[in-house]
Amino acid sequence: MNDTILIIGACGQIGTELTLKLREKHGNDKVIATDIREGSKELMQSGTFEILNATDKEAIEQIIEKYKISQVYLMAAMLSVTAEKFPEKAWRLNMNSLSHVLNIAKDKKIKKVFWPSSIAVFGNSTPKQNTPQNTVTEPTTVYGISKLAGERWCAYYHNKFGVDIKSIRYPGIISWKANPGGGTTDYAIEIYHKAIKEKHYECFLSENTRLPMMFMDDAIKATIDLMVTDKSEEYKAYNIAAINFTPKEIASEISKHITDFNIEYKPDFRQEIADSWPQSIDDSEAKKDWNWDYEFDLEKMTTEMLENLKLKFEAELKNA
Ligand code: AKB
Repeated sequence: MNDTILIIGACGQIGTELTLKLREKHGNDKVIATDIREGSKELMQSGTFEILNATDKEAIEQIIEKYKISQVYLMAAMLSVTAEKFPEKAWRLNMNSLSHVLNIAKDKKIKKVFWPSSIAVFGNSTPKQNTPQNTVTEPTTVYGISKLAGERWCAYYHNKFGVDIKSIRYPGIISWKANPGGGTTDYAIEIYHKAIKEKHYECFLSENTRLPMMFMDDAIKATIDLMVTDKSEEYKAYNIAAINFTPKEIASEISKHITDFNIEYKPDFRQEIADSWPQSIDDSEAKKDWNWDYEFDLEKMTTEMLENLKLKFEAELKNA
């Protein structure tokens, strides 16, 4: 591959693993990582890193010019919980960064863009089970509104200016390398941390709150597989599905490994956000259009999470 890739928001939960995987695939010098702050040691040491504010168009253009970038993955965003606390800041970050990258692509300075959408585009009026690709989208959160508006902007730039842009509506993504920040689905990561460290978790969602989720390896595979597909006639922010579970179900899976683990439920304001989202997703279009499929079920993911987090915490203790 001759493309040079820019990741904006490379130090976040998804950005970190996406950068590492793309570097492994295409070579460290082909993937430029940028973020507003530095990231993990592994990320910082594996290739070029530059500090970049995703809302600064000139700075983005300078980096694109400096490294002769042809593809951009725009991963910087404020997620659902933080965005409710800082609605205007979230709107500015989520929309301005996208607008800059779309305009740069329109001016033919880059060839291809990846921009992540989310199941947050759906709202209370959306069918909750097996939520279709095309259905009612009336999000109730600032984050969801920004993702829905973003999807429409992507479609507009694709149709009017021929911009090649790919999107996925990510469900909750579960991983152990980089910590998540500010999402509603983050409980399903926190629970593993607390199970190992304290054998106890106080959950901010109620026991039967079912949400669509996915292990990071599957999400990264989906992202990279979609990006290598040709430019399509129509822009679609693809529904993708893997697993879905409730706090009670994930707790019971963890208990198989940590028998004295216990959970209590203290739903807070995040419950309302979770209740507005689907419980399961219909991803038949992603399956049909680019052969999407997942690998990690709840059992396999739990084993992977617990094993890797234990090793990570041990290493942190040793280095402390
Ligand atoms: C969040 O919880 O805000 C995100 C998402 C579902 O997009 N993980």
